[in-house]
Amino acid sequence: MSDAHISALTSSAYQQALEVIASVEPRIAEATRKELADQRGSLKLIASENYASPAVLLTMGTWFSDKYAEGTVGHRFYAGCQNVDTVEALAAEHARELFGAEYAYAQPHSGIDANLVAFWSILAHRVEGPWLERLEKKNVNDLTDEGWEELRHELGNQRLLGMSLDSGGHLTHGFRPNISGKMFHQQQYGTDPETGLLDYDVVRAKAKEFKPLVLVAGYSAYPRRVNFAKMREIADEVGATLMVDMAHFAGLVAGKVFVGDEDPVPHAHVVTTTTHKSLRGPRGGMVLATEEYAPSVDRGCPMVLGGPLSHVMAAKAVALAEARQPAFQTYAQQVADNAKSLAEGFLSRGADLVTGGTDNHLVLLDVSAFGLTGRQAESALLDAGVVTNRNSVPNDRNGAWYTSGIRLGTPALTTRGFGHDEFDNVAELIVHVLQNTQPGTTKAGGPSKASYELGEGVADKVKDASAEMLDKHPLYPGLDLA
Ligand code: DSN
Repeated sequence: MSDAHISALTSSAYQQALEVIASVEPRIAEATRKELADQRGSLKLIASENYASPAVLLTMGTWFSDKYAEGTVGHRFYAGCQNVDTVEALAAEHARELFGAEYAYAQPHSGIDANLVAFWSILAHRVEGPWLERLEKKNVNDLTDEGWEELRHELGNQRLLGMSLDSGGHLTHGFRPNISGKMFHQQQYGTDPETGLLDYDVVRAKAKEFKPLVLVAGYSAYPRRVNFAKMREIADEVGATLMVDMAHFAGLVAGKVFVGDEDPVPHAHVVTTTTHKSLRGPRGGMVLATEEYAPSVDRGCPMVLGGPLSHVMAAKAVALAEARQPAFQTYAQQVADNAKSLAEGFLSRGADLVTGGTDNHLVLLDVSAFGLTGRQAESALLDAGVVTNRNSVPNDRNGAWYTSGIRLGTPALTTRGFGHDEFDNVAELIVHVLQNTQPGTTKAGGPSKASYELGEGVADKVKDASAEMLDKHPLYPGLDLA
């Protein structure tokens, strides 16, 4: 089907859908229209966001939403799940084929849920085998109350080593205020204070000293690639399970930009991901694993998860089918190329980047040299129609709320069709905003970390320059909701 025909069908589908919605709650129909206008009219640089295809979006709006399907394919706690079985089996098949994984689990509702399933499966896998044999049980579901008491004691003493939040790790990688930092004894590895880069010798030394059950690799704000073969070597040296959270860069793995040692799937025991970031699918999560972890991952629902969102699993299947097309590899390579263009655009204008650049889909800009906090920079940029998020930089002196950085990602604007010149221009516009933003003062007259003043006319000038680029690369072209 031609792109023009798809656009016409999509436009008519959404016009009619919004009329139906408006007949019940017009304010929701209005907010939906406005959200499209806002997304169309701004430079979306949030590294974890993207634009899913109309096929993916439309798949989510069906009666699969109405079906309960706790359990696994062919083994449900509810009757009438034959079509959900088709959907879930297809999502898993596409995921296995796309990533070369032995096993795929498409039920997690989000990346955090996927990580909880992974933690559960690693813990369960560890106690199955000799530990359960001693209790003469086949699996943890057969345990008596006394067995569970012993299991709780055993599991409560396990250790997890993950990347620290201010080095780019995620809060579910053992950050203390998160459940992962409460249920495990946790330690964190950081990055080199000089270069900002991961130092595998430091990770190895920490792992040898701490002897974790789970070694977590992966990141949300680290602008570099990771050598997962090395991480697996470290895990093996200390008898740990290697879990990789590829939520951010799954699109680069799917698109064969990260191959060999940079592809986590052949090296990790368990890989978790979201499906909506660089992978460009519906909002959700997924777990990939080796066969030996499959039985415990399969118990994710109801052990850790509520009933699967069948409509979202259907959309995952559609998105994964898209990611198996050659065009997805072109997109993924462009995401990485564009991140380099953006980084070079900043460096050539004297801006300061954590690690001095990027080789993935994101750039971490340290805004301290502009005299701003991340919070001030984020707000000033938003005033100018540039949507980013503030982010900690290593050893951030402004803490996790105000921060000293801005995280910028290229997947969404790459999907829109932006290339090298546009990303260079984006760097120019961002530097222009930050150079023309002054930190404000508190009511008491002291320096504020939140308030700021944006120079007169700056926002309009940047919005006009952005509009020129955005108009050249329309979002959902042909979709007319006026
Ligand atoms: N919210 C996601 C991100 O922005 O990286 C991760 O939780």
